[in-house]
Amino acid sequence: MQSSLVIIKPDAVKRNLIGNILSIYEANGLRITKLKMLTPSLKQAEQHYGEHKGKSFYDKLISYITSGPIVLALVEGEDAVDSVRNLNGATNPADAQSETIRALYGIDKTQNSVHASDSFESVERETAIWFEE
Ligand code: FUP
Repeated sequence: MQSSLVIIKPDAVKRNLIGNILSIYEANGLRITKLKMLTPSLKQAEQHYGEHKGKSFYDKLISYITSGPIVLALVEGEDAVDSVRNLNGATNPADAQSETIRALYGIDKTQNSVHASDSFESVERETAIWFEE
């Protein structure tokens, strides 16, 4: 069985959407196998978003993701990586298909409520950042 790593981002935690978002994964055949809540350190944020360093939106992204508590979830199920990304929807909530999490709850390209790993390798890399001390 495959797993993916999900982050419920500060905009969603602030608006009391943790339960609503987790219930969407659960209602779609996925199982939450690990959960954690924390405010990211600068180091964790920079490790997580390292591939975007140097891009125009990088500084804004780092200050946003460190701005408050996030929820980290390992989500397990068939084709979990693709399933979760389909449930999350497009990066920009304005482009996201209706009924996806970002269409329902996302505010803009940065405050887009959720993150999910984009490959099996990302799951491994991100799990090491967030779940291993
Ligand atoms: P995704 O895989 O859908 O999370 O999106 P990307 O890997 O393309 O982007 C990573 C993060 O950068 C997204 F969560 C949102 C943020 N981002 C911006 O803030 N501004 C942009 O113009 C593009 C992405």
